[in-house]
Amino acid sequence: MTQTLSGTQTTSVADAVVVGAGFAGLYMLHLLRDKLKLKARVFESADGVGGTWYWNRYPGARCDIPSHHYSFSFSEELQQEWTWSEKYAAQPEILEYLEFVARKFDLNKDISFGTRVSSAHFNEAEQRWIITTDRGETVVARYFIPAVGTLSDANIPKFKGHGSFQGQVLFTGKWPKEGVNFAGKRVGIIGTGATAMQAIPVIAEQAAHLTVFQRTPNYGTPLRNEPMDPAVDREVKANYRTLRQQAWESFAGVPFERLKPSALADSPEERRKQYEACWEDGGFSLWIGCYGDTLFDHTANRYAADFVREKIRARVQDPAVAALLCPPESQAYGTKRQPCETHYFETFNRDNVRLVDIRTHPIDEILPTGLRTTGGEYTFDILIYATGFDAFTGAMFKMDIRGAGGRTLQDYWSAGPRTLYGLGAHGFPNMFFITGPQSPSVLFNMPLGIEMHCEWIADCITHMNAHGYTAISANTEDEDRWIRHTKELADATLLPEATSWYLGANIPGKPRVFMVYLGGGKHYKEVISRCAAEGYAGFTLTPSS
Ligand code: NA7
Repeated sequence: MTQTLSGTQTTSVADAVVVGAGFAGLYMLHLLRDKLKLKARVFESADGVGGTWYWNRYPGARCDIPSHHYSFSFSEELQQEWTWSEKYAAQPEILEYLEFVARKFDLNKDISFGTRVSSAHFNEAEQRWIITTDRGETVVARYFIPAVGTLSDANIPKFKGHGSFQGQVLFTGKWPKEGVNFAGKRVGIIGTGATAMQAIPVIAEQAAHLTVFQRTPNYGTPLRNEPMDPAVDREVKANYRTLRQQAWESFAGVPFERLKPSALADSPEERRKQYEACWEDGGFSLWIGCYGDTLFDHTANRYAADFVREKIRARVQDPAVAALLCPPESQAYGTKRQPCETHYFETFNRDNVRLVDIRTHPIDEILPTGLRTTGGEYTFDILIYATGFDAFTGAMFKMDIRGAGGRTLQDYWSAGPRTLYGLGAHGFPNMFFITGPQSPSVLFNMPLGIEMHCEWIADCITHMNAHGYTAISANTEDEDRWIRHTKELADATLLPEATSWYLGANIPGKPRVFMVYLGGGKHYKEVISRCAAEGYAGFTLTPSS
């Protein structure tokens, strides 16, 4: 029931509050409301569902694991009803899919759109969360589930002169709904990560001129998107169960048939054949579907890196530009997130595209007309920031989250995220993360990882209700154990060597902690299932008084 306290202030009661209506928030709502029969409220700042896929409308945005994998598995009916039009679906189609899911499961009626959660404070006496929104609503709920996404808080560098540009300023992660007309326009884009590599070829085709400001070259590899073959779609639909099983058997939730254990075990000829085959397969095949030691062994990694550099040089006509686009030997292959591209490198053969190296000549100042680097001045009509996200923690910290004793999440995580299994944090009872830090999250099939977490959370709440527990909170020593284990796994790979957002290294001042669990989704699922089977071992459950 909603009561008016004073003026526009309203207070209501719910069993659970979920923040965000992307893949995670939608499925969490479905489980809480339709399976557990609880009263759940979802708050979403956008005016529609979609989360990441609502905001990232930039040209060229698409998933880079195959569409059939990049979808919910929980409903066979849904799997059969929905048909993807491309091997790797583009943003508009993924958004349509999520809108379809919301309609099919009648989810919108429990989502408050255009509403941002401002704070969530845990009341110890009541063992409940007090959640407030920017629309003046307060909800008192037993459970608080921020499903805010790992890559949703924009990283916009504060260059000197920030805000002074007089043309149109765009951020790829908050792209205008009405689209952007690039015709006849001079465009500048800062960043050459996975996002920029998708956007640059498309924008270059539309704009009069495009200047690309590159700080770090990346080992992009071809996506090789194609229209969905109806025969493939039929085959998958007849065997979805097998497809999902194969996904769960694989490290990253996407199976790769060619995967061989070691690049070192093959002769140079065999290696070349294997690399070429993976290159032709496209997507993440070369990265995680080629050799098991690519991300573990420097020599194996160098073989792959040399192969990609060779491909870049072959695709870019001007050797000087090619040299700038080739990551240096000091930068291991695939330790930053693998960008999948379509004609990215060929784009630099166009007359209307210019590459500017801002590693050697950093951006000095944003100007009303463009920007100045230490090497020159550049003028344009549109400035695009493709500068990434404050991953994992950024969106969480935007809310004023306070757990037991009024401790803020920022304070608890001041030296880096502390969680047990990426699902809960000590002193923040009944708050659950979905694909949180220290879970497989971004290095696993996102929809499957989200389903795994939502189902674990739903089972946990069912267990608590069945046994009369009012609170659950992770134990500090179990968090320590999990953090140590996560770090050990990461340290066995080459990934911590990179200045990547996996480590928080893209955000000045952010603690450098590797935030992804690298033990593989299957093993991780076994760990959290065992935790549940053992009565939520590692967490403390408080009985109702
Ligand atoms: P990324 O991968 O973080 O890329 C951001 C890009 O912006 C990258 O090239 C950065 O260079 C560049 N950048 C960031 N800050 C600056 C400053 N201050 N100066 C110059 N250049 C800068 O984000 P994406 O959006 O591309 O990808 C994020 C994920 O979204 C992606 O992996 C998918 O999972 C979906 P740097 O490399 O830091 O030198």
